[in-house]
Amino acid sequence: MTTLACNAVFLSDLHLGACWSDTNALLAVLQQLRPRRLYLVGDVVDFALLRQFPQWPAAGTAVLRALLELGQAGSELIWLPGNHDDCLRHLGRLRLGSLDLCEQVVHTTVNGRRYLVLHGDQCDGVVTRYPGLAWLGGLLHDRAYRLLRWLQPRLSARRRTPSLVSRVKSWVKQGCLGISAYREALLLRARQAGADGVICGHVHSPSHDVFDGGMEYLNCGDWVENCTLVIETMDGRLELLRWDEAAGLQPLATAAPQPVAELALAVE
Ligand SMILES: [Mn+2]
Repeated sequence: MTTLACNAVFLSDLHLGACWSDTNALLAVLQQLRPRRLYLVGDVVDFALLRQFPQWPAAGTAVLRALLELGQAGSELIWLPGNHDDCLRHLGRLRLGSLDLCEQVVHTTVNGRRYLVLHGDQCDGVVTRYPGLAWLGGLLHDRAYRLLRWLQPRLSARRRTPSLVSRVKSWVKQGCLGISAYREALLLRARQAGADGVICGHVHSPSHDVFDGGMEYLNCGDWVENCTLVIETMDGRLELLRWDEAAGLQPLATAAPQPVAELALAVE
């Protein structure tokens, strides 16, 4: 088995504990990675769901074990909680062996570029201003998802069921929040932190955007639908990759950084 040499790996939205977390893909990809640093960019364990459905699948333990084994093999693990594992935020900054727990962190690449790393719900207006609405949305999503998972094998032979629900969720998120507003809020936060870009998750929408002026927005995607991750190569480049069962780790086709209009970021 070949391992991918890289300085850092960024994984978000694993949603361990949920039946729709793609643990097989996660286990396969973790076997190929030996990064110096592994960032877990939030919603790693879906505690929010486990509070309603306290059934922990064995595959979730296997993924946690694989992560801890990477830590024992020398990788530094940094867990940045999201809104589905926000109970960990109550612990504050904590170091447990090779695992570091913190709200956000600045990652510096080997070529000196600085990236603010955080889950991103901190900049989601729905989650911060209307937590009840976000909770209700999550609950409806979970119920609809379970219904579709039950219905799908009865309706067709398609392997993956969540696309419709995910699309609806994505439309709702885009409607309520707007991905571009979310991206701008995070880039503003990054600029305020003196960083050259942001690496986040939360909206389950993998992306690598480069703005005039060099600011970068990278969204790690998720391990429910997209099976995507961000890596820092040995020469300090950030790349968005997708795991494919047949082809392994591949650059994400849409990942070519697209220069877009100058971002009007007013730092207050
Ligand atoms: Mn989230």
